[in-house]
Amino acid sequence: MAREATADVGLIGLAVMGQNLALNLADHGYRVAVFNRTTEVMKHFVATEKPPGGLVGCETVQELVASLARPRKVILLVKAGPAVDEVTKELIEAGMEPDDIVVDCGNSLWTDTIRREKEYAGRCKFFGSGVSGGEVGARFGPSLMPGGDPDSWKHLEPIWKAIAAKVDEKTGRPIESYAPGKPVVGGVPCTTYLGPNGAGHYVKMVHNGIEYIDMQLIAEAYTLLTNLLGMKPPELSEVFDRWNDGDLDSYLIQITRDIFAQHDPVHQEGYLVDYVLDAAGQKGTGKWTSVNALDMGIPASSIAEAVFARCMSALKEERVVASKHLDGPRRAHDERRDELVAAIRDALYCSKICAYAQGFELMREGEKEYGWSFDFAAIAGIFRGGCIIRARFLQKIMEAYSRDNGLVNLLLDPYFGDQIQKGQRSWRKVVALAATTGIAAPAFMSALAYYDGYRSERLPANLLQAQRDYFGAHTYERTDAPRGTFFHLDWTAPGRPQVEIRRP
Ligand code: NBP
Repeated sequence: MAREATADVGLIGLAVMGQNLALNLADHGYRVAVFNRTTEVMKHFVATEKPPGGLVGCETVQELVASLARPRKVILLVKAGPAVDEVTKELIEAGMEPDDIVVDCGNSLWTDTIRREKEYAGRCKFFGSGVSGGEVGARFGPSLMPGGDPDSWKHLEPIWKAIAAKVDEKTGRPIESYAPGKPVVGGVPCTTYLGPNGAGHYVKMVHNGIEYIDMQLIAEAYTLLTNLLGMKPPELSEVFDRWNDGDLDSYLIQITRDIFAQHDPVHQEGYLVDYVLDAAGQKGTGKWTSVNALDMGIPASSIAEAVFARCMSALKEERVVASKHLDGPRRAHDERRDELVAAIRDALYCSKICAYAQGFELMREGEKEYGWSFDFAAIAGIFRGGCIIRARFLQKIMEAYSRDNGLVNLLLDPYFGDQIQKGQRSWRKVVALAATTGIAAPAFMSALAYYDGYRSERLPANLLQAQRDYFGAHTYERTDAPRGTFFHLDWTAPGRPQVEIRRP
């Protein structure tokens, strides 16, 4: 029996993200047609949930396509990779038309999205949208990073603005409601059209890269507080609670506070964090961000360091062996408790500013590389609510780019320059202390090296370039000649006078 085309939106992939986003859509009055490869999952979902807009359970992709009003809009929340192509092809075979829209909301590589936009053109409009905020975000308001065909965006915009997280217009603070069926009314939606050709998935990737370093910096603050001051989880929870009441106020600091307060469900006496194995996993978006930074020659060194820190953590068994063989300094607990807690806070904040500076600099280069035209204030704006990196200081980043969208680096904004100025003494002290006491704090150290590198008028790369010319005739520029004029010296020619040759 043919279905009546009454559903507003289709959604394929009913794992954690798909179910929650479907409910979010339906809470906002949209009638959502849902399909899942494993039919039982769909049946159970539709039987259990009764959101206001309604769910239309579909056992086949054909049924889903037939149930949608035109232009059809189908959201994919399937595993990133080949599944996205498989489902898109199924949708086309099932009757999607050239103006119908397939929105990939998974964590797809932006170059795959660029390829898919081209590959499926004429058969459907393939659109990419980053979604951040995990399952709770998907359910009650994520940060949404859409990119693709601008005409398709006109059809998606009202839906995206309805389901996105909201922030207060004046303060930029998230407005949250976690009541099913009672979404937030009013506020500024955390979504903005980012551009064509994978722009949405690119920004989502950089968001995730920033998330990696943000988390690593917090983890390093934890190891310093523990190793230098002997702090235990309840006290750590108090420290993070206090930190959340200032510039560091953020979702990641809040969940860290809560994690430290969590008792272990097995050993009633202890805290869960002490029983979690110190081996971190990763799904790849941090690595993609770092590879992209390397490809484009942007020194997002702290983001890469955060990825390597997870790689180091994963070498658990090797580290256990090495810990018995490799010596280091003895760790004595420091007595200057309050002073040190404050210094670690400053180090965390300064490092965090550098991390965001790297992420935004990367997006600036990505913009050039792919011909996008990013509004960086708007990007910071949509990170203020819903997403994992939501933080009070994103309002300040938004203000910095509102003052100057052409800002070359966040560190050059007067506000952030001033913040670093205030915290850098403590930052240096903490990094030095980590080094002298043998505590691994790679992200704090890398962020400080980034800061010092960026503010150096002269770096020792003159020697690097001379070495490159010596062994490989790679040429060098001179301080007393115009940029772009290259020279080569025959460094070792035996018996011949040394002549510097100007290269075209
Ligand atoms: P998963 O990434 O675990 O994907 C599982 C879903 O994809 C299931 O519903 C599965 O159906 C379906 N699927 C697969 Br796999 N292959 C399929 C195919 N060939 N045809 C149809 N359906 C297929 O789910 P998730 O964790 O909800 O994430 C969904 C997307 O959102 C991913 O790209 C993820 O990276 C992204 N994301 C996740 C989070 C998060 O916090 N989890 C946050 C932000 C973004 P089945 O039931 O038959 O196996």
